[in-house]
Amino acid sequence: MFEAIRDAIASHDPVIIHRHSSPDGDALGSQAGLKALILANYPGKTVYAVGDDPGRYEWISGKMDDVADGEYLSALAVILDTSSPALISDERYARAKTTARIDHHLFLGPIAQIEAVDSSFESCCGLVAQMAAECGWRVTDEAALALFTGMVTDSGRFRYDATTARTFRLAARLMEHGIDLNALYRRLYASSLADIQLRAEFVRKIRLTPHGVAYIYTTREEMAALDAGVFAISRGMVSVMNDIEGVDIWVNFTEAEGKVLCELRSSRFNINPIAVRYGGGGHKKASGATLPDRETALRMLDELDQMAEENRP
Ligand SMILES: [Mn+2]
Repeated sequence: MFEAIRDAIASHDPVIIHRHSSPDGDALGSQAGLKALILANYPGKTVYAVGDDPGRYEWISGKMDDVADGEYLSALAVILDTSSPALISDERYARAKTTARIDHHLFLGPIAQIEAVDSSFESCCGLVAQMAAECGWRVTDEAALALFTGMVTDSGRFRYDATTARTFRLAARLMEHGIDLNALYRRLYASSLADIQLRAEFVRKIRLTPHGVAYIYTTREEMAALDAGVFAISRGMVSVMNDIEGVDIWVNFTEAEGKVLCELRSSRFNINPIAVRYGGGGHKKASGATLPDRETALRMLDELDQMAEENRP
């Protein structure tokens, strides 16, 4: 699956690696991992990692590189972990001599000249690890830690559906580089007392629809009173509804200026078509969408409630 991208990496200089905006562990892990792999296996090649600020995950990737516009003339731009052009951080990827993409989201259509998309992988990091194996690349300790980190975060600590024997085989090869699991998991999952207390507030906000869809709706007024970014609430708080007995679908609505961010999750059903119908995307059991207003959000909640009703055990 990776021959065309491998050949493009070999024949282009520089290689500029993009990923989605507001990056998570998988976006930054795959970006930092692929950069380290190319530097180790193609000595002398210039490799850049670009995009918006890594935020609390900066320890995975370090700071992003500054790249002058002119660099794109001869460049290969590799886009990671992204299914929609609107989500690619730094739109200059389109100016590159050649574009390529490695992604594990459900395929919505091509966005690069060379595509390696496989939604059976739990993470983009898993795909990059597979690519390294297929290409016979030397894996450095730095690349191994970055890739392992994204595999952990996107698989929900090796729990979600897409976690397979292949996931563990690839993770095992990375583990041989001396990854300190306890240190890594503390770094990823230990929270400040303030954050834990904030989660407790969101636990209290959980409501249920008539057929048992759990949801949280946070208004702009409530957001203004919190000392937290909109993504920290939207993506960060959807997980307080994980693992509620009898709840198979849950959704977090967060108002921002002129829009409502929406994160949908399910333990059993494919909620992706509903997210796509509202202009979003993602995975079968974890998707997101940006809605125009509260009315639309409540309409989506109704559809999710119908889905729960139709699938009542
Ligand atoms: Mn991912």
